[in-house]
Parts: sequence; structure tokens; C-alpha cells
Amino acid sequence: MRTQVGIIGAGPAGLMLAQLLHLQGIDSIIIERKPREDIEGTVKAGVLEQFTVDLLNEIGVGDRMMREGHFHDGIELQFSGKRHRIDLRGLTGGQRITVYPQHEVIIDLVNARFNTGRDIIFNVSEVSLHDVDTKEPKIRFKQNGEIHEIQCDFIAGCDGFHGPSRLAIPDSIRKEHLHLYAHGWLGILTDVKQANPELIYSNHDRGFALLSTRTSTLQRHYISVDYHDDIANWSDDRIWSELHARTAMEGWTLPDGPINSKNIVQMRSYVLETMNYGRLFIAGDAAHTVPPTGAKGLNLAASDVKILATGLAEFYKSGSEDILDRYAEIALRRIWKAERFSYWMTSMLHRNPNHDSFERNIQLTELDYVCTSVAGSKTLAENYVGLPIQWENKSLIETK
Ligand code: RFL
Ligand code: PHB
Repeated sequence: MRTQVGIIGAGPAGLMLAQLLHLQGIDSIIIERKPREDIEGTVKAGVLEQFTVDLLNEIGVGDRMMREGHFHDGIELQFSGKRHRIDLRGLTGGQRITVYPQHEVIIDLVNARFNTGRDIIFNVSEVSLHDVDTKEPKIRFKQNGEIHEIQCDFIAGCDGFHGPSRLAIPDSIRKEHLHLYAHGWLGILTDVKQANPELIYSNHDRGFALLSTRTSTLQRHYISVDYHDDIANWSDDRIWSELHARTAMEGWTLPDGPINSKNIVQMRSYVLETMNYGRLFIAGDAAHTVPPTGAKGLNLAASDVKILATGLAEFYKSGSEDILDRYAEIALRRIWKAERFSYWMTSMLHRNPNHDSFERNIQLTELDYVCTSVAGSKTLAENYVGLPIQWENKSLIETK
């Protein structure tokens, strides 16, 4: 097989990249480890920045999202028995967030891919990358017991945190940063009416809770737990009792109902600085992960592939490698800011078992400052709705 861009992974990064390239007349082949039903059924992210919504519309896959998505103008922070609204729209000159599930984005992107007449090769195994530091990189994989090879001009490693792509960068060159947290998030999907018109992030003495949503009858909630904890220790009753306790407000009751899925995910911050090696470009979770507290992971995948597709389009039009050479530099400016924001939100909203009473009070005072100062709430709001791509190394003020 031969293509211009070989894409490993049919997550949001790989699928958005393929569509962006198609619109520029650039051919790609996508390979994916899982079956189609799995990628279209796995519950992950929910919050899309305006940037991501605009990108999905630009590449022609936004119709259902605009019909079925929920547009939120603010979020609420709860601590010390009170709730405070952060007016995202008012504080950012009109920007808002969209709640539309990641697996629905995947369904829309997979449909768009098939509508272009191009395939996705599912159920692959034993994926390996070859000659990535030459002009003829290759991907080998197994499907139905047979070994296949794709010869490419470029390889895009969009295979998530556990994928093989970034390991094709020699250890001596690969520069990376990893930070682990003591917490995990226990997430549930529950068939019940919406708890609140906007998301609620709560820092309670018993720990963190987040009330989010999917549809008017399906809700997505989270509580922080020890990440070593086993989901088998969490009966539905125990989960609801924690959710009730951590989000309790006088005169308000959290609607509860049947839980139809629950799992625990670890919280991790990871940055691969070497996002490009030869003809290999790494994008999305394969290059960086953030704790979900800032709702940034999928949104960063979107900006990575926008930068990469722009660089590839420039290369195929004019032969210039200017943007491709600067891919990591441009992407990392936005990635590090999202890493900082996600780390900050996580530290501000989660109970730290090592904190003394002084540090606990500093944490609550930080929340109070963020909610009651215009400067404080603007900082949260502009990061939450998403910062722009800084194509040049100029300040954010000049970029806007
Ligand atoms: P993905 O989604 O992991 O997709 C990678 C794909 O590559 C495939 N793959 C391979 N394919 C071929 N060969 C191999 N050897 C392969 N190895 C792996 C995988 O099967 C998979 O299909 O990475 P991508 O595309 O970079 O997308 C990243 C996002 O999925 C992720 O950042 C978000 O889900 C993070 N996230 C959130 N992001 C947001 O922007 N807003 C949110 O509200 C938000 N909430 C969340 C989240 C992640 C969560 N979890 C599950 C950690 C909430 C949670 C609970
Ligand atoms: C979600 O709805 O899954 C969600 C919302 C906000 C976050 C993380 C996840 O910060």
C-alpha cells in the first residue's frame, strides 16, 4: 500500500487529521487497533472548546453537534457550602463551551471518512514503524493473520497514550515529562434528569466531585478516589452517597437514578517535547495527556492536527517545510498552557491528603479569589474556553 500520510489511530486526532487532509486533496490511510463498534462506543470526553466546535464545522462534520449539543455559557464552582458561577461568556467576550460526547464526535468523523470514499483499517495488531528518519517511512501491521506494509511520505502517530508511535523516536532523542497524581476519577453514566443547567465542580471536605451531563435524560458525574482503588469496592449506593455528600446544598437535591456504567481512570500529566522526528509527527494523547479537570485533552488533539494539517498542506503546495519544522514549537505553546491550567484546576479542586490546615485554607482562599475577583475569574474563563494557537512566538495579546 502507498499513501501520502499514514495515520496510526482512529481517535479524534487521527480522524480529524484525515478529514483536514482530505479537504486539502491529500491522501491518507488510517489504521486502528480496535473494531469500529469499540471506538464508537467508548465514553470519554464531553466538553468541547469553541475552537474544536469551529474546526468540526469547518471540516463539515458539525451538523449533528450543532443540533444535539448543549451550549453552556458558564460553569459553577462549589466550596465551603456555597456555589459561585463563572460567567464564561461574559468574561471572554462571548465564548462558550459545547457539551457533546466524544463518541458522538467519533461517529460523525467515521461517517465523514467513509463518505470521502476512503477506508479505515480496523482490528490491526503488531503495528511497527520503520525508516521514520528517511523520506520513505513505512508502517507494518498485521490484520487477519497477514502482514501488510504502508509506504508513506509522512507518518502521523495519533495512537493515544499507550500507542507504539512515540517509541519509534530513539530514547536518546525523546524528551518527555511525566507527573502522576494521587487521585483517580470514578466516572458514572446515569439515567436521570439533568442536575443543573451548567457543570458543577465541587471541592468538598470529603473530596472532589463533578456533575456533568450528556442529554436531558443521561448524566455524567465523577468523584475523586484513590487511583489504586478497585471499582468493585464501589456499589451504586456508595457512589450516590458520596455524590450527594460532596455536592450537597441547602434547598437543593441531586437527582439520582440507575447507574449504567462506572469506571476509574488515573490522572496523569505527560508532555512529549520531541513531537517530531524525521517524517514522524506525534499528535493528541500520544504526545500529551492532562488530568480531565480542565477538559482539555480532546481540544488539544484538535489544535495539534490543525497545525500539522496546515504544515502538510503547505508542504504539498509549495515544498516548504517551514510549518512542519515548527510543528512541535507551535503546538507546545498551547499544550504547556493547557497542562498548566489542568494542573492548576486539579490542585485547586482536589483534596490533598498531605495538606496541613494552613494549606487547606490557602486552597479555599484561592477558590474564593477566583470566584470573587474579575481578574481571577477571567483567568479561569479564558483558559477554560480555550486559548488560541500562537502560530508565532508572540504574546497572547498580540495573537488575538
Ligand atoms: P485516543 O482517543 O486515545 O485515540 C487513539 C486511538 O489509537 C488507537 N490505537 C492504535 N491504533 C493502531 N495501532 C495501535 N498500535 C494503536 N494503539 C492505539 C486507539 O485504539 C484509539 O482509537 O487519542 P486522541 O485521538 O489523541 O484523543 C484524545 C482524547 O481521546 C482525550 O484527550 C480525551 O478523551 C480527554 N478527555 C477530555 N478531553 C476534553 O477535551 N474534554 C473533556 O471533557 C474530557 N473529558 C477526557 C475526559 C478523558 C477522560 N478519560 C477517559 C481519561 C474525561 C475522561 C474521564
Ligand atoms: C465530562 O462531561 O465528561 C467532563 C466534563 C468536564 C470535565 C471533564 C469531563 O472537566
